[in-house]
Amino acid sequence: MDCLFCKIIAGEIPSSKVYENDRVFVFRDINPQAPVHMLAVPKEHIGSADEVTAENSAAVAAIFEAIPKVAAAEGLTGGYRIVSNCGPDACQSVKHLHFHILGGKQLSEKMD
Ligand code: DGP
Repeated sequence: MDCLFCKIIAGEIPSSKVYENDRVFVFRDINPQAPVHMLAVPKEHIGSADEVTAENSAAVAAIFEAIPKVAAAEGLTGGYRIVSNCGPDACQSVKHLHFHILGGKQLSEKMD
C-alpha cells in the first residue's frame, strides 16, 4: 500500500518521533501550525475516522491513552487541541487516520 504515514511508521521515510508503542506512533508535523504540533497515528492502516469500526477501534483508544502522555511530556500544561480531518470537505490530505495535537500557545476559538 502506498501510504505516506505507513512508510513513516515503518521508518522508510524519516520523521521526528515523539512516542511509540505497539499500536501508536506519534511524530512532529512537518508543517507546524502551533509551537507544538504532533500527529498521533495508529500503526494499523485505517484510512480515516470514517473507517473506524468495532474491529479496529481499540487502535483509536490506544491513541487517546497515548495523547495525555505525550502532551505532558511536551509540557502542554495549559491544554491542547485534538483535530482529525476526515474527507475532502475537511481537507484531509493524508489518507491514514491521524490526530493533530496542537498546543504551546493560546489557540483560536475558531474551529474552521
Ligand atoms: P491533514 O491535512 O489533516 O491530512 O494533515 C496531514 C498533515 O501531515 C499535515 O499537517 C502535514 C503533515 N505531513 C504531510 N507530509 C508529512 C511528512 O512527510 N512528514 C511529517 N512529519 N508530516 C507530514
